[in-house]
Amino acid sequence: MKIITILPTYNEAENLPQIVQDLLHLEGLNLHILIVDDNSPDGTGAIADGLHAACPARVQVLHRPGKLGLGKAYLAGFRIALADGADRIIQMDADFSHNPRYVPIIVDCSLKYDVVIGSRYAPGGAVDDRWGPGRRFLSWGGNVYARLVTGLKVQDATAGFKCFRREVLQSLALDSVRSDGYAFQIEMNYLCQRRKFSFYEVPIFFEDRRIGLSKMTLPIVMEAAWRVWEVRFWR
Ligand SMILES: Nc1nc2c(ncn2[C@@H]2O[C@H](COP(=O)(O)OP(=O)(O)O)[C@@H](O)[C@H]2O)c(=O)[nH]1
Ligand SMILES: [Mg+2]
Repeated sequence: MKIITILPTYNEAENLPQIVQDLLHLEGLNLHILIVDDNSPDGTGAIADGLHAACPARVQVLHRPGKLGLGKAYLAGFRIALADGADRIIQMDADFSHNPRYVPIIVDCSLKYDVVIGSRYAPGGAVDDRWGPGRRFLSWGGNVYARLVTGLKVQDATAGFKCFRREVLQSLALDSVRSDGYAFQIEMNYLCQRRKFSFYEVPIFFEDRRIGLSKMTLPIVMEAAWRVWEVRFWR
């Protein structure tokens, strides 16, 4: 089984070497990694090239000319992973919020389920204690709102830690996906639920990013707030 993990990066120079190392050393999985870097000003792209040079058989890099958005980064990664013959496609953040230690169980669950989500809001999941009440409320409330508007059944509709079976991504019209940021996760879930793919949520502890700054901005949050309506009525 060929598993390709897509790591989108924008200014993750300090996190990338360690997360790649951790993923490559997961026992028994022989994971492949595809880094999608958007010409990060902090030099993440050159670091990614170095990781590729050290392990060309398992680490690939897609360089894009500038910050073109997280959703588009994933879509570009999905196309390459499918063309490379991946049986499973994993997506995760490169900042250690999605801990590599959950990857084996997620892959295991993907033997039975089409879409597996590393979930903060499934029973047993949690977000970092360091999150203040405002951030907790925005994340939890945004998730409840997205589920109400779109009718999604998954408990963590905005999660970015996921594993898709090849057949799932092959069957979706990826070119038609328009959302970025959090809305991208919602739109993908919606398309999968409509096609009756099976979901499973693995509870995770979502840690705050280890180093660096979040790239999620108010416009990305606002985009998600209106785009759920587009997903609901025009998809
Ligand atoms: N290639 C690419 N990666 C991005 C972009 N925006 C965010 N990322 C990456 O996507 C992941 C999640 O972003 P992050 O800023 O941590 O979002 P947060 O966890 O919601 O605060 C990280 O690995 C980022 O480096 C983008 O526009 N392009
Ligand atoms: Mg993050």
